[in-house]
Amino acid sequence: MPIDVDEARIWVKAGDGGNGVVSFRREKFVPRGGPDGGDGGRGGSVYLVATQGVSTLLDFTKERHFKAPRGEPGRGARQHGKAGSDLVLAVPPGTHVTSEDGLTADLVRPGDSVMVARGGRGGLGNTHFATSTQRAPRIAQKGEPGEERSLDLELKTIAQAALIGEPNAGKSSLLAATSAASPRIGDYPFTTLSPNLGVAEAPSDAEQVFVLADVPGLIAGAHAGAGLGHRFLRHVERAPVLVHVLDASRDDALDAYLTVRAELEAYKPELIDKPEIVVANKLDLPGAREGLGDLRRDLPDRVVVGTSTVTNEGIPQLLDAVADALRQLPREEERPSGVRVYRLDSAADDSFRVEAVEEGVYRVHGKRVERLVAMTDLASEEGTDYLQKQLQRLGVFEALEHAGVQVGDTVLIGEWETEWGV
Ligand SMILES: Nc1nc2c(ncn2[C@@H]2O[C@H](COP(=O)(O)OP(=O)(O)OP(=O)(O)O)[C@@H](O)[C@H]2O)c(=O)[nH]1
Ligand SMILES: [Mg+2]
Repeated sequence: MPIDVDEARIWVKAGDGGNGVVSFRREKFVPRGGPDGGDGGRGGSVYLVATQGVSTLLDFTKERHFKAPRGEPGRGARQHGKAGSDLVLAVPPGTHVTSEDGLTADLVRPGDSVMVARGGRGGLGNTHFATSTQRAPRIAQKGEPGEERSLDLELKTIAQAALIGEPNAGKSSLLAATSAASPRIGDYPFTTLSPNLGVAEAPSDAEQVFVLADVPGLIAGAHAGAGLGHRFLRHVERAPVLVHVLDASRDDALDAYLTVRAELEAYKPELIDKPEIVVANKLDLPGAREGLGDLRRDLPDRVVVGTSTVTNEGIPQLLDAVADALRQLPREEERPSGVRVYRLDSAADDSFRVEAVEEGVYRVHGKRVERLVAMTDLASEEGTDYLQKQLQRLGVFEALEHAGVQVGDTVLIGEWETEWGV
């Protein structure tokens, strides 16, 4: 089960709100009834939901664009349009989501979810625009555009145990010996270039099944980007148990152990507090049994298991040791959830700025003002009048004058282009 696809960039767009409508009541003997145009429905929002059984981001490399449907327009007799349905995208548990405009979410457990694009509000029907002086308003709002953004998804491995160690220690060989996975194995450092997952079973309890991750070898300086770098240390972060693999036939096995521990600590000090099982591998090679004895003596507070992937000696014992360590973990429900969801800051919504694009042309930028324009029926005179009042109220005209706009100049806001009058 290679997990090559652990990153994806997708684009999501929520549905636009439905348009509000202009409509008047028709009654017998009443030549001109009051306004009764209904509001548009809200557009569908886009959600990501961590879903059991989804294990990679592969699907997001085939299809990258996702759009929720828009809301339906309102109708006469004050009937509101139907809301667009929400679009729910299933992602693997362990997905980390970020966007350039500041959205961050960790979807750790099945069921964790986050709204990544909010559906636009429905436009108001003309019912809302009736006043004591304007009893027959011919104005209605268009639906608010739905949010859109591109998202970076990253899958952080959620194996129960991660095989760590220096290059060539035999991590991939152990994954192959303990599960049905067939990772690449080679007599040279950095054979493994991206993490592999395998499902293993405890020999003494077939009910206990767990996922093992094999990550690329760690060398001195890995936390600062040396070798294959910190990219893979992130995968180690999520595994609750570490299996530290050493080549016991080498005299410097203890040094290798300490180097890798120092890298973990430099990357994140909490990592070295995780439960750890030490594996003295390559027991079939000369000198390895002495090496195993030395490690047991030097690391008295660790469970040290001797193994050989050539003879399979010690493999069942290793799996039982991992199963034991997993059983001793606090129960899932008791662990802190780890879900963090930061909503985007909407405080800056009302702010805008005026840009002098070229001689005689000004553009106003701002979320709120652009939304106002997008929600206005620019073909209707009453609509543009209403828009101008709103812009005046927000101080947009004052700012334009301040920027030096002259009669006859062009003012651009969103898709609206108008000539500055007196
Ligand atoms: N004699 C012997 N050789 C082994 C044993 N386990 C692994 N090897 C050999 O050691 C070499 C490295 O094995 P890998 O499993 O690729 O090592 P790794 O830790 O995954 O290495 P990287 O992916 O490069 O970090 C290969 O040539 C394996 O055949 C063992 O128990 N005994
Ligand atoms: Mg490997």
